[in-house]
Amino acid sequence: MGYVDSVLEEVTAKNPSEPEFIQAVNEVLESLRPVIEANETKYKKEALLERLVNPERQIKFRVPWVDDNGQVQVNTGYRVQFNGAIGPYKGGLRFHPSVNLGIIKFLGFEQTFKNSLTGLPIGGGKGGSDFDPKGKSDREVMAFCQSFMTELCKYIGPDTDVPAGDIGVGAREIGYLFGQYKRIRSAYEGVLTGKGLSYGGSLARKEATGYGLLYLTQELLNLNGIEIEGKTAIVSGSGNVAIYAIEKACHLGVKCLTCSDSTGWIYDEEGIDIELLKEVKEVKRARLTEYAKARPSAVYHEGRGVWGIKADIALPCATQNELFIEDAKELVKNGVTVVAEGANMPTTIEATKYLMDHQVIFAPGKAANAGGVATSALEMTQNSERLSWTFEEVDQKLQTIMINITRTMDKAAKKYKHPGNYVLGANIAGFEKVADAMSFQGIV
Ligand code: NDP
Ligand code: 2IT
Repeated sequence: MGYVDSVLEEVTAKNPSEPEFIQAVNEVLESLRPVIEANETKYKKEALLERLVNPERQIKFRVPWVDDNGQVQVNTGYRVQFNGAIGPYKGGLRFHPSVNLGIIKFLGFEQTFKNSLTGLPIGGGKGGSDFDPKGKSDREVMAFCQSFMTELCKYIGPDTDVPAGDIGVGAREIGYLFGQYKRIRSAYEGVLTGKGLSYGGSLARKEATGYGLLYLTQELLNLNGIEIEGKTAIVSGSGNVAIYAIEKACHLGVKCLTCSDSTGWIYDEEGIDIELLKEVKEVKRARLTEYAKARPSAVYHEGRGVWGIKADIALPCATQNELFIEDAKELVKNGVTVVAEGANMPTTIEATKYLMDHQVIFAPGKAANAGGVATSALEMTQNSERLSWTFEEVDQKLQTIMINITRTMDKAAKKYKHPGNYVLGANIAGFEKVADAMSFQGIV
């Protein structure tokens, strides 16, 4: 049995209750075959793949907190420090009832390659909790965040591990987490990114993932000789990534027809009204039914359905495994040109293959949504320098990074004789730097 196959078999056998982690490892290792096969003896001797698929450290802890009725609640907290070969662990925190160790491991594994692709010195990590911020009062969210950080603060620091936001963790949660870290550690330092602008945050971090997704999509279309202006898009999600993807799409002359949340979706034939969407989601924290009530051109549907709407560009920006093979068939039938993943692993392996087999340009999340973590690294730099850059400076750097990522994955795909296969290109380019650093650092 070949080296890749034996490692895949071992990962599957050892992690039977972690389907998302197994899926992420499969997707990456399958596309690394050309580079692994070319260096099999060396990598096998160093057990490079075994080390790559085993987190350096995984921390799991109890998070007790008191709700507004005086009842004690107990959640589980996680931080997986996946790979620190090229820099301090870096990656978001997810607060969602679906969080378990397998979800955090899949995200930390993906993050390792994504962070490498940015070209910046950041290792891969991820954390979170099965806490659900939905429907909780601000005081309950604060109580939870303080308890979570009371434990987490033992393991993180500006030069060791720097968490940020992800699903369910935005400006409010980062504020409470930062306050508690500072209080316990007596240190005012850049230990979290996505901070508020009044206490060390970076301009353009909030916008970065969505904006970056559009910069990469635009560059990919350019590489394929297609102009982005005048195109239509379908978007899923209505959180941080979706909102700023829609905003940048509007700037670039792209009309976004849809958005969604966990209960339903909007079709707006006039194009999503970004100010209204921000008001509903960022200010009122309300459901999308509120958007439809305020907008005559919009129709609200229960359940899922955005991938059935005809458009040129599809941007899954909600969560993992939200675009299935039936959706891929629908997209191809409707003549979609490009699918670019704003979320982490939103497209199943089967759907990804179908899209690529049908000549759809496919940009994997670890490249397409890397603008968020890249700008987090820029926030770390500003914190270390004790300076703040302007919005334009950060946005310009973000654009350059996204264009570089696009070209890097395109070049790697061509080098390994799979031109246009950006899944392979992104995985190989991300892997090469991490593997090189791991080899140089010896058996650790
Ligand atoms: P938010 O919490 O801001 O928004 C998430 C959105 O997705 C909401 O509209 C939410 O609906 C929907 N959603 C979440 N879970 C589900 C689910 N299980 N089924 C259906 N809809 C769901 O998160 P972000 O926008 O920050 O993150 C979205 C995706 O982007 C995630 O995959 C994340 O890992 C990825 N990402 C985020 C980055 C960032 O900087 N924030 C960077 C790179 C990737 P509802 O509100 O109803 O739950
Ligand atoms: O998935 C991701 O890249 C993020 N949630 C952002 C991580 C970060 O450290 O900004």
